[in-house]
Amino acid sequence: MKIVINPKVSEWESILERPVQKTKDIEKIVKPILRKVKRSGDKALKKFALEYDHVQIKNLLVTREEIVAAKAMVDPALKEAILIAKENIEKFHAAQQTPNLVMEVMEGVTCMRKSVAIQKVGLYIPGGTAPLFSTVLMLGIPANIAGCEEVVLCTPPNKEGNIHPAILYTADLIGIDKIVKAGGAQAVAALTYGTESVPKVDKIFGPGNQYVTAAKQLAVKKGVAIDMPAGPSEVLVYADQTAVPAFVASDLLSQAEHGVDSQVVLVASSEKIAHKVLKEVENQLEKLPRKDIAKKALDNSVAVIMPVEKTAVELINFYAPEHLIICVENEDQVVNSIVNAGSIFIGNYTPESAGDYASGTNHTLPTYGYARNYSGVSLDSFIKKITYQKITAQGIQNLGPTVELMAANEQLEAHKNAVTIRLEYLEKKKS
Ligand code: HSO
Ligand code: ZN
Repeated sequence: MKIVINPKVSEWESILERPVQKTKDIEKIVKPILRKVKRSGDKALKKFALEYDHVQIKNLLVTREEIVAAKAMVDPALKEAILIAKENIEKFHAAQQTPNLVMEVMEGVTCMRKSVAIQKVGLYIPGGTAPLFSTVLMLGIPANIAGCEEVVLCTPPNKEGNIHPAILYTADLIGIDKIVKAGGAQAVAALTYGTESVPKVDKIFGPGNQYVTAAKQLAVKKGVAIDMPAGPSEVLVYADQTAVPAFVASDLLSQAEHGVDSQVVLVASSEKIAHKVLKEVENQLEKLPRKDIAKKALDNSVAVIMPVEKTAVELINFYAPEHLIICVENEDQVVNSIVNAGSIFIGNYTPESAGDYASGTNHTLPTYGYARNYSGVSLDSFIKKITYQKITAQGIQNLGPTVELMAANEQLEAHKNAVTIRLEYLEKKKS
């Protein structure tokens, strides 16, 4: 991790540069995959499973027997932990429900707004070195609370054609019964176009590698919504003399272990603090099973010394981190000055891991600077809001002249007429 001391604003961009994503090259690989799944459906999914996951799949859909077998394989202590996490995530997401809005804005003119669930959603859960069963909770729970009619989960099988038991246990626990053994861009293609086994969905959620991300972006062009543009995981920790260096180091490493392209940033109020943290990073890194991954991620990472709090906050808002951990004396003031961050963790006893798994907030968050203009996944992500209006005879008489005048001035005569015809009718009725 390199150290930069009090950089000028003009240097921030290059210092905090994120790993580059080569989307053009990836699209070249992903487009034919989408085309083949569109054309050949399940057959293409099986072919890609053989090619990429090295397994011959008989049934793309996970069977009841497989779920029963998986449930028996999950350690009871883990089941208990998943239940606690589920409860917290459910509580926090259920509380995000908002009442429908009904308002008489002027006499006889009533406007309403109602939340309606997105009917069909697809959840992508990556396989690979870390089986992200926590992501099943983060996406499946709000989908259930929203009332989505169909929830389809896609995740790649291992070489034996199986899915990690904890993923199956968690999916079953929250009532997801359509689990598809498909990963990568081909899974996103299946959710986009539909196949014999996989229903076409309205919105696709979930993290994934660059291929999955590219496929999701292409899915948007086919009328499917996605949760957000995704990039590699990142955390920024802002620490002063009140931060515990070993805690800060553990937080930096917890994100660095996600992938070689993860990025971690330390913003420290003094060089002394930064050195203490970096020494701890070195010590803790050696003991990590995923130290090779974390080490590479640390190469993309930086410690910035920012002695002035106001400038430090400006730098954080400039970077717009996915996760922001704030361990400084002037906690409240700093927290309230942050306008660009996916999720904020406050104080020495709030590791990012808590939010990653079990505190209740969602861990699907905007990366790559998208925290400037996107929110993380929440109940809202599974809902659309329909507006309604009902205007009475009195109401159209009250509002009509305003609309007529505006329409006339936009030179849209038919719009004006739609009001005039009603007003004239009411006039005639009176006389
Ligand atoms: N930190 C990840 C989420 C996660 N962590 C899942 C552990 N499991 C999101 O950036
Ligand atoms: Zn994580």
